[in-house]
Amino acid sequence: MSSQVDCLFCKIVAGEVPASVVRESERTLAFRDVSPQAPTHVLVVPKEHYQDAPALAAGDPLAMAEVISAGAAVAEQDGIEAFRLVFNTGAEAGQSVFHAHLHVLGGRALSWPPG
Ligand code: DGP
Repeated sequence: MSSQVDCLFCKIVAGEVPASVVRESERTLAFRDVSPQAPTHVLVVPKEHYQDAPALAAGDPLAMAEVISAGAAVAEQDGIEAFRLVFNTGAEAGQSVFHAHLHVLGGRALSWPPG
């Protein structure tokens, strides 16, 4: 499995950094965001390292599909019917961890457009 030495989410996948894991599959891991912005705020990551969502979609479309399915499953697990799935892509768009991750946000009213 490809992973990067200095990648925080690779370390979470490897169990080297603790996280509150809510779901796991062969290709994905879902864990609660350390700084939640909503009652449900879960990050779903591919276990393999890709720097962002487009790289994941190009490199492993099946894993991308699993990440999105896992996001919906997390919302169902948390009992929320309306939720937002977000891939921040690039620093200017708010990406701070350069290992592809899907934010699953819900459990409160979410405004649009985002800031
Ligand atoms: P983004 O800004 O889109 O790259 O999202 C990165 C998210 O990662 C951000 O919402 C905070 C979260 N995060 C940062 N460090 C940790 C950590 O050590 N553990 C967990 N569970 N989440 C983290």
